[in-house]
This record gives sequence, C-alpha cells and structure tokens, in this order.
Amino acid sequence: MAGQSDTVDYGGASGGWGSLRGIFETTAREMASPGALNTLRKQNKAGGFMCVSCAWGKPKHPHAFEFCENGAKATLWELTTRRCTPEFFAQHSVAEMRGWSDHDLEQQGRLTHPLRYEAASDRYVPCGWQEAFSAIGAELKATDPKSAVFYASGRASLETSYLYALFARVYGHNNLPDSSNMCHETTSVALKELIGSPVGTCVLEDFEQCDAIFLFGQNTGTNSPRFLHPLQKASERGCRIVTFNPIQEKGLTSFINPQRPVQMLTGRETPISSQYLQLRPGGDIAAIMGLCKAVLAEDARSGGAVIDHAFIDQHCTGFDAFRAKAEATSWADIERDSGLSQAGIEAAAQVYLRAERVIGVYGMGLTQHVHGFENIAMLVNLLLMRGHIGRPGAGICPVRGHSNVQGQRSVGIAEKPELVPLDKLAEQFGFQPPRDKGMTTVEVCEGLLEGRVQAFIGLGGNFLRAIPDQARIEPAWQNMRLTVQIATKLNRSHLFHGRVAYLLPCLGRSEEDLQSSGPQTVTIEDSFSHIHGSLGHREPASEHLKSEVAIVAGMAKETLPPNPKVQWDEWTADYGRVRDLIAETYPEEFHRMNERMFQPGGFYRGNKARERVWETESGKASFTAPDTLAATDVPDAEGRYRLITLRSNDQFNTTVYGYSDRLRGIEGKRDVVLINPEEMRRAGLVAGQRVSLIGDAQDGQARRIDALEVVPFDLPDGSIAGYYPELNPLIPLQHHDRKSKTPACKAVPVRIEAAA
Ligand SMILES: Nc1nc2c(c(=O)[nH]1)N[C@H]1C(S)=C(S)[C@@H](COP(=O)(O)OP(=O)(O)OC[C@H]3O[C@@H](n4cnc5c(=O)[nH]c(N)nc54)[C@H](O)[C@@H]3O)O[C@H]1N2
Ligand SMILES: Nc1nc2c(c(=O)[nH]1)N[C@H]1C(S)=C(S)[C@@H](COP(=O)(O)OP(=O)(O)OC[C@H]3O[C@@H](n4cnc5c(=O)[nH]c(N)nc54)[C@H](O)[C@@H]3O)O[C@H]1N2
Ligand SMILES: [Mo]
Repeated sequence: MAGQSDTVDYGGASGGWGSLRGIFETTAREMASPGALNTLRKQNKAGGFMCVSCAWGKPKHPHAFEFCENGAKATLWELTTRRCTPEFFAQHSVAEMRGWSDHDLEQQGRLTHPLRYEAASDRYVPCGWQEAFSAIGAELKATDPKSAVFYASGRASLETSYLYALFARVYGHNNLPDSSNMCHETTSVALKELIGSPVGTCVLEDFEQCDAIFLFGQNTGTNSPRFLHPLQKASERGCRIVTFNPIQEKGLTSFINPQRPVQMLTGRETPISSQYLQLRPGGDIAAIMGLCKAVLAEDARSGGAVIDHAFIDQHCTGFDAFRAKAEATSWADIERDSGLSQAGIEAAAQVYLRAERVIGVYGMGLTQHVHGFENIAMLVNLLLMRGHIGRPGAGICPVRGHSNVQGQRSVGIAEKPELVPLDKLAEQFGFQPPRDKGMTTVEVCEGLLEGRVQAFIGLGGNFLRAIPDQARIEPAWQNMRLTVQIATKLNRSHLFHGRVAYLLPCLGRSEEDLQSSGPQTVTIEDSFSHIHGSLGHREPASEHLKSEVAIVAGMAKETLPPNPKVQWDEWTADYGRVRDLIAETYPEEFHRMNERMFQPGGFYRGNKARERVWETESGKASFTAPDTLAATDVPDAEGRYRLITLRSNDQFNTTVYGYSDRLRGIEGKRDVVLINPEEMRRAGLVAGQRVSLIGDAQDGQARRIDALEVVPFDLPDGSIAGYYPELNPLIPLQHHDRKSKTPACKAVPVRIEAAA
C-alpha cells in the first residue's frame, strides 16, 4: 500500500468554510445574475424549484438553505449573465471550436436563439422556431423510424419525458436510451431481476433508523453532498459506516456541516466512516464474498443464530448454491482480488453482524464495471442474509445521478419495451406502439460505427463526450442525416453534426415557464421514488427560449400525422393535462398527481420490494453465486493498470465549472494521472513528469491520451485514476457490464508510456 506522507494533501474536512467559499467564488465566476443567491433559498422547497444537480431526496422539513456547494454551482451555472449569441457563432466556425476545452465551450454562457448548421460557412446561423420544426419533421418523415435515436440526459421533467417517449413510439421506435444507460442501468437490470424492483428500496427516513451503513463506490462529498447531513447524524448517534473505496474521499472520512454555526467556528469535524477499506478497483465482488464468508462462518459457529433462515426460506431462492460458492472460495483468492486483508474484511463483518438494520449504499464504483451486475448481486446477497431488504431502517440504496434520471425511466423513456405499459398507451392514444427492443447507449454507438443510425435527437446532455471510445465515434457521427440538440449551453456534441443539424435552446428549471394557461409547474422523481413539483421563478435567459415540452411538441406535431387523441398544442398550453395522462398510464404510482405534487417531501410512488412483494420471475428474491471474483475480465499483467475515471469537485459530468478539485487537493489542472508513490518508483516516474496513457484492451484498436501530468496520490497498487470526460477515448466500447451494457468506466485496462 502506498505511503501517505508524500502524496498530495487533501486539505481539511469536506463541507466547512471551503464549501461556502466555493459557492461565493462560483457566484463571481459565473457572473450570476442579480438575485441569484435569493433563488438558491427556494431550491428544494415546496413552491420553489428542485435542484438541477443530483437526485438525492428532498426532506419534508428542509433547512433554511436546502442546497449544497455543488447544487448551488449547478444553479448559478444556469443563472449566469453570459450569453452565447448569434454574433458569437458568426465569429467562430464549428471546426475552430472543436479545439476548445469543455470548460471554454460552456463558459460562453446560455444559448439564446434557435440555430441551424450551415455547411457552406461551417457555422451555426440563427433560424426561426417554425422553420426548425418543419425541417426536422420533414427529415424524420423521410427517415426509417428504426434508424432514429431519441436520447435523453436525466434532467428533463416527467412531463417532457412522457411526451418525448410518446413521440418516439407514435413515430415508430423504442430507441430511447438515456444517460441512465451510462450510469445506473446496471441497477435497473440487476435489482429488477434479483428483487423485482428496478430502483432502490430505501426512503430518507431509513437513514434515521439504521445501525450500519455499508457504502461502496459513491463519492458523497462531491456528488450528493446533501447526503452528508444524514450520514453525519447517523454517525453521531452511533451508527457504524463502513466504506469500500480505492480512494480516501473527503466527505466519507470527515465532514464539517456548513449549516451548523458552532461546528463552523470550532472547525471540529464529524468522523464519517468508522472503517475505510481501500480495495482494488474491481475488487468488490471479492470483498463482499469475504464479508459473506465471515457471516456464514459465524452462523455455523452459533448453530444458525446469525442468518435469518426463516426469511430466506420464505422469501428467497438460490441460497444453498450461494452458500456453497462462498464456502468454496478461499481467503487467499478473496485477498488477492479485493486487495484487502482477511482481518480487515472480518472486522467489517463484525459490524454487519452486530447491526439490526443495515443499509447498502452504492454508486458508480459498483455499476460501471464489466461485472457490475455481479457487484450489485453480491451486495444483495449480503443484505438478504439477515433480511435487510423490506424492513424500516434497512435496504438497498443506489444513489442516482441526474436529478430526474430515475423518473425518466418511470414514465416511459426506456429502450426495453417490456418496461412500458404499451397496451395502455395503445388504448389511450389510438396507435400501435412498436414492440421491438430499442437501442441502449452502447448499441447506438455500435449502430453509428456500422452506419445504422440516421437521425439523433438529444434532449439535453452531451452524448458524444460522455460515451466510451469517443474518438472512434466522432467521425461516424457526421454520416447521419439529421442531428438535433436541445440544450442550455454549448458543448462538444454540438460540434459534430449530421447533414441537417439544429441546435435548439431551452429554458432551465429555475426559469419561469409561461404558457397560454399561465406559469407551468414540472415534476421530478428523486432517488427515493418521491415526486416533487418544481416551479421556476427566474426571468428566462432569452426571450427566444422555449420550454422542453414546447420543443418536443413542436417537433412531434410536424412529424406525425394528425390524431385527435394526440393534442400537442393543448398539452403544451397546460402541463397539468400531461400529468393527467401520466396518472392514466400509471394509475397505481401517479394517481392524483396534480393534487399531490406539492406535498412536503414529495409523494411516494411506492416500492413492492420494500413490502417484501418480489415482482421477479420466481416471485422471490434471489441469491446469486458469481462466476468471477474480479469485476473486470482483462487479466492482470506486468505494466497494466486499472484506470478509474473520476469526477472532480468542480464539474457536473461533462460540464467543467473550473479546475479546483479541492477535496482531493488537485488544483489548476485536469490533465493528470494519479498514481501511488510506490508504483511511481517501480515504473521509474517522477512527480510532474508528462506521460501518455495507452489503451490495453488487446482488441486491435489504438487508444491513447498524451501529455498527462503524473501526480502522486494515495491509491492501491496496480491502479491509477484520472478525470472523466477527458479520458473517455481510452474506454473500449465493448468494455461494458455484460448484462446491462453500462459502459465500464472504472478498471479500464491501460499502460503508461513515458516520453523518450
Ligand atoms: N458535483 C457533481 N455531482 C454529481 C455529478 C457530477 O459530475 N458532479 N454527477 C451526477 C451523476 S450523473 C452521477 S451518476 C453521480 C455519480 O456519483 P458517484 O456514484 O459517486 O460516481 P463517481 O464520481 O464516478 O465516483 C465513484 C466513486 O467510486 C470509487 N470507485 C472507483 N472504482 C471503484 C471500485 O471498483 N469499487 C469501489 N468500491 N469504488 C470504486 C471512486 O473512487 C469514487 O469515489 O453523481 C451525480 N452528482
Ligand atoms: N469515463 C466516464 N464516462 C462517463 C461517466 C464516468 O463516470 N466516467 N459517467 C457517465 C454518467 S453517470 C452519465 S449520467 C453520463 C452523462 O452524460 P450526459 O447526461 O449526456 O451529459 P451532461 O454532461 O450531464 O450534459 C451536459 C449538458 O446538458 C445540457 N443541459 C444542462 N441543463 C439542461 C437542461 O435543463 N435542459 C437541456 N435540454 N439541456 C441541459 C447543457 O447543454 C450541458 O452542456 O456520462 C457518463 N460517462
Ligand atoms: Mo449518471
């Protein structure tokens, strides 16, 4: 293990003055509009708008300032006074802007006008909305619907998402991948198969009752900072928090709550994790197997008093095969594949054994692996052994990413037709929905390389920058007939375009959405399946912006034949009518949506697994025996490293706010490769040296990124880390979770090449 003394200094605890400074610096950097800080006070409160950052739950009794440093950054990013106008586009060709960084593209500010790509000048030029809708409709009508893709980044509201999915199906395809395909698709597939629920089983209140939290591969301090408050309270009342992560992330080690004046003044930190296990990337199957093995051994010693055998007999399948597998797995193999010691794992198992109520929390550290499914299946095994699913204070808790990514799936954005009530849609809208499977994100990329994708609509996001093997896909992108991007700010995906291309600017969630019936509310679903109304109050960034609902409806109307049951104009005029449609399609979850949407804390959509009703094939919850202990299928080799691609504290996905990863002590740069000092010495590297990373997937494709600075960092042997999205060209397209096709952005096989 690396020595810690000569690695970079992490600075103090997460939260604290650093996070407040972060907010004020952002206010200045974004040149936020007047009153922006006041707008932040309405964030995540009934009657206000719901944060555009992460999907963490919104409590019934919010704090005076129910937002975090990164939620504030996301809002201020939207409220910038900078504008990216037609004059800007007249000055810069598309080819020129391809050389710009992600930060510099978005730093141009909010898009103000609908734009059409003009090949002769290689520029975006302003156009009218109706002109754009008519041209898009004409192109789509001339395209085979099966070759069109409607992508969604997980931010658009339930209302927009429902209409977007309806548009796709009436047009004739299920090609509705969303950012979830790169994120928690592993969750949607694994939890559905194993416990019958595609989403987590916990609600916020469970964190007030649990005795132990096992936390795998989720960087709370950066990616869901409001979760630090329940973690802090849990830790203070004696709940044990055991963390498995190759990196000692601030926030998971200690926290100073910026909402508590005394703590701010004294600087006294709350320790968060009671045990921190720095396992190898891809080592979770082995680590959890070790935990299970220790629990099984204790059960045997105690004559069956430890495991909840009654629960297993009544509710589960597959336990005997799983137990046989765990007993047959040696501690030597577990230690090798996890990178942890037997003693460390057994100490963690003691916490599990002593706890009455356990929550398993996880993020991308489990989902973004070739065997991400098995990672989650092992966590389910661990929880099921003592009946920790379907009880208050216990459960499985995937921490979702985008603020409405879970909700988009709930209302029909799904490439898997079996997840959607197609018969109901057929009856509601009088059409024959397509029944064939649509494309996932990875399948869209494969289709692009093979020339099978002809049209792409992006409802937000930055598809071309977020995907793996980016450098291979960019050239293929241009063979498309039509590309449409609906966005708030300029990004790299807009610089690659089909033969006909439009860039359509939309309102942000904090802005007033005025339609003919008045100001409109939208709704979103958080990680805990609670639905919240969101009302924007800010003046729109430009008078030419349209809402996402209006843009989707505008395109649909020009594409589809008239149908009296499909009333795009009426729905745009009053989103309440869209909510009535959602309630009709999904009555059990969304009944009386219009009345319930402003309930404090949101209304609960319900979860059968929480009630121990298992909507699986067998009608029971499943134990599984994994075939592998390593989550990657590229074997270890001399000089081969497992690369983790990471988010900094100063970015939201491909949106790079700035260059300060305060919580990891990395300032002013993102072109880095983090590696432990011992590995540096072995490889003959020195701090500050420039190196290249070379893809090592052995698939005949050349992949490399040059000029990365070596930064000593406390990481396990054999692993290195660097930033997403800059390193995405190193991730092979076929390096994805086998079952869900979620790209495996962690444990990517690479070599280091030092310049001669
Ligand atoms: N500020 C901010 N907030 C965000 C985002 C953002 O970019 N910025 N993005 C949003 C989105 S879309 C998402 S999906 C979430 C993502 O939030 P997370 O799920 O936290 O995802 P990552 O930042 O990729 O971090 C994954 C963590 O897993 C660890 N890890 C890596 N490999 C392994 C492994 O093999 N095993 C284990 N146990 N751990 C591992 C890493 O060290 C890191 O701490 O955050 C959301 N919130
Ligand atoms: N290597 C690597 N790759 C990854 C990951 C990783 O951990 N490592 N993580 C993956 C994950 S978890 C995800 S979710 C994806 C993210 O993939 P995406 O969701 O596609 O990407 P974002 O960066 O969130 O999209 C940013 C853009 O969204 C637009 N936008 C912002 N707000 C709005 C809005 O209100 N409406 C509209 N229409 N547009 C808006 C802006 O124009 C902005 O440029 O990346 C994935 N890729
Ligand atoms: Mo995500």
